[in-house]
Amino acid sequence: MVSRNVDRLITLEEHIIQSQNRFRGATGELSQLLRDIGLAAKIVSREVNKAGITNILGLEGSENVHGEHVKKLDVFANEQMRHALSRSQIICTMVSEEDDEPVLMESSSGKYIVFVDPLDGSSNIDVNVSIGTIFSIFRRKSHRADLPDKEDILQSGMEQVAGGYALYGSSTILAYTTGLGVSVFTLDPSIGEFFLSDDNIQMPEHGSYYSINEGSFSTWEKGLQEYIKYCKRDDKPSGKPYSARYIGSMVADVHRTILKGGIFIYPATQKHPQGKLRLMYECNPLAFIVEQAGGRASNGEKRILDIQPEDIHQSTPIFLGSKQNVEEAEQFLKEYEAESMIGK
Ligand code: AHM
Ligand code: MG
Repeated sequence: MVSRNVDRLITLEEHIIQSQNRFRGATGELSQLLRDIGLAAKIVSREVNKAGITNILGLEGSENVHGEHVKKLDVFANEQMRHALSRSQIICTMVSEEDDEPVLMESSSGKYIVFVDPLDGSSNIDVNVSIGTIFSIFRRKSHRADLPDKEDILQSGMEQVAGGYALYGSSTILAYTTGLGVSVFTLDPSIGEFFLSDDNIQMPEHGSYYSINEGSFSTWEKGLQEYIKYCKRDDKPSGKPYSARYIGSMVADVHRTILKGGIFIYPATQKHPQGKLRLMYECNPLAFIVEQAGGRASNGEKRILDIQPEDIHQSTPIFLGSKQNVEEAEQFLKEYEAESMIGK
């Protein structure tokens, strides 16, 4: 395990307790919630690792040779998240990519609201490529004796108390922030424990990777087309074009961008003027992490965390990564703004 800024083995549990001690008046509820999410991530990770063999033993939706019903992995992950989040009676509402409406939990007086994309990158499940879980936590505003209302649910990303992700890749990673830097943990599957592998991670100010689904080039606004042409040019101080990397799982693409630097983009297209990625459970938590790691995340002109949501499932274009790369892209969009046909 590669460890940076970490000089001894620290478990997720220990780290959460140490961090809690830095918040005066903390009740321990958020800590418990993070532990519950860690547990769900371990269960999903175990199931993701078994996915190939499950398919051999029975197709999704059918019964396997043991007579067990084989569930779709994203449905399974959603159920695990809901189960984990209801354990400690701390959250009043869960909003998931898998559910049309917010789910009111049994503990309707709970202090927190959690947004989750239980298994992001679902098109990569069948091909053995990294996928992830993304989560975002808000404190409710209404009185706890009342039922949570619209204002509790539709808060801007700025008000997140915690955000993070699990990445099921060559190893399973859990990264989270509560606004005091980003901590990254790696799962040791032999003992089922997450160990701190990177603390207070900082991403490069500038990187030489760009990550975007270039197949949609002809449907982008002019400024973005010009920016991607610029990424491919060799008349930069380095004398080299940027390298392209695109996995098609946001968590994996963003995790690589945090470690190596560069930019991840999911833009507006003619068909989807608001992009594809969801503000509340994909963009907000990853923008929070990236900002805490010293990076930048915007919709091309406005900070992601400042967007006031109107709908739990709304999407937004996103430009996220090293500060200088995102600023570069924003400058191109601005320069060609008048020629943009999208949304007009
Ligand atoms: P999903 O929530 O259905 O898995 O879709 C989200 C995923 C992201 O992880 C990824 O960045 C994007 O879809 C890829 O989309 P595309 O195939 O259009 O490039
Ligand atoms: Mg998703």
